[in-house]
Amino acid sequence: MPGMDERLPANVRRDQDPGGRDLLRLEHEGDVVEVARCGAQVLRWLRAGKDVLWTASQPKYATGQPVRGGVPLVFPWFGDHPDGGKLPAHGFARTQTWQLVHANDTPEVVLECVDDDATRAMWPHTFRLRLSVVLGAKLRLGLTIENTGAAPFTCEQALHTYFAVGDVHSATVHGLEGVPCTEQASAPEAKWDPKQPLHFRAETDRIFQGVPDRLELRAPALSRTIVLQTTGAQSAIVWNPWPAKTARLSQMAPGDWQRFCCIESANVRAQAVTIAPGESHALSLRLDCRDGDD
Ligand code: TA6
Repeated sequence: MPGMDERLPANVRRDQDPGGRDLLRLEHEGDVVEVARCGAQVLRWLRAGKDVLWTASQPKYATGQPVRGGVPLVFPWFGDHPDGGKLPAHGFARTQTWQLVHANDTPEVVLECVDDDATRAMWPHTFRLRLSVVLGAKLRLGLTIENTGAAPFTCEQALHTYFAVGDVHSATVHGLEGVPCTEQASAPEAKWDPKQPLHFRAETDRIFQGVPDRLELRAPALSRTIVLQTTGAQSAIVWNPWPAKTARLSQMAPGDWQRFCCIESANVRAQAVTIAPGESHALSLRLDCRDGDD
């Protein structure tokens, strides 16, 4: 694994994922987080031996491709590229190979991705992305976007987190009540009360704007509550594909939709961020997972 010199703290180890791709494994009091260099994608977070994040049941660990699950990174655009065409959905950050630039025994790793000819051909700006992953009793992710060019740029970004919920029918999201949102699903719930906690009763793909910095995901099927605490995120996207869209998605088995939901900490659409030359924007997410027997 090129990048940082060979010495790593004892609780940070190099390994390979099932596809033979470089990954970093961080350990803290029996908990583990695995981060792939491809896309700086957090693949797993094992807390007290249980998976907090969700992975599709037919995962592909392929070079230059995101695994469906964990925390894929979205940058510099969210969703399909505005001009359509062949550019990758959700931008290119999740397909680049990132470099390990720092590790310490917290444990923390910092991975970096800078522009190159391929990215500039898709998006004509120079940038430095850094993702910090810190494992403690909670999991902390920090995505920093630096404008290393001579002109401002505007970008969207998201931590596209897949959460295991056991049974999505009983999962609820709290904190978005009354927050303005746009439903993007092609077959959404006909009528839902925006003043109530979010329930999943049909395909759900809602972009919330002007969100609070604390959200809560309750997953009774796992006796689990997850608190999401963010800084620098004005948007949140809550997504579940339901069966019809699941059939059109890669890496998914027909029943996978019942086991997860995404809550994405983001700045998208009207909340896209404009960054001046030499300036940076930081988006951070702290996940606190509480299981019933904790
Ligand atoms: O964030 C929700 C979403 O935009 C959905 O519409 C769905 O496309 C999902 O992201 C997954 O996108 P992906 O490109 O990872 O298959």
